[in-house]
Amino acid sequence: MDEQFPFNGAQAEAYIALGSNMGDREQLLLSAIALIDAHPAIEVSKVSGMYETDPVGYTDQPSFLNMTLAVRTKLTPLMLLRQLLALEQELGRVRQVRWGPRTIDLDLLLYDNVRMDQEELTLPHPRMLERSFVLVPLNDVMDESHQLYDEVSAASRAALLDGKEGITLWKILNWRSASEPFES
Ligand code: GSY
Repeated sequence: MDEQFPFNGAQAEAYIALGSNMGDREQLLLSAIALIDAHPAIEVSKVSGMYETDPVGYTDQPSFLNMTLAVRTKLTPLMLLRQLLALEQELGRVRQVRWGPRTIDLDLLLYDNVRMDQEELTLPHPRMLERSFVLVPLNDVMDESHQLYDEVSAASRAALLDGKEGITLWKILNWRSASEPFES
């Protein structure tokens, strides 16, 4: 889709999931936010709570810290995805086992209301509605005008009531301006 993307210079709103369960998890997430916001074509507009979550899938691994960012960008979806992959490398991403522990994960969840299915990128993220560790932080930052808002909001509330993924609010960050997250 990217090459035909009707790019008119306007900014899109995208949502990015962050996760870490190796090394200094909190510092890795803070560094990721700062790097994303320092990118000349990406601006972090909202930062979710930082949640500690039980591992899903391969469960014999440490708990994760997960959060979600709302960003504004002029990059196309594929360009944004490639920047996130490059930032993972810059942050020294380590992951030895496919579903196992990793220093940092940056996943593109949504890009406006774009739907696309390509080898490199599927939007909305294909597993986001099944993952409480994505839904709960996403609900913190998602704009009410988004087509999926009602679905995300209901699924997030159900996930918290259900409690099966052990999601605990770890920290609330105040987002002031570029590269300046601070703990409250
Ligand atoms: O991209 C998903 C990495 N991941 C996670 C995660 O981020 N959080 C939790 N709680 N479990 C996970 N299992 C995998 S794989």
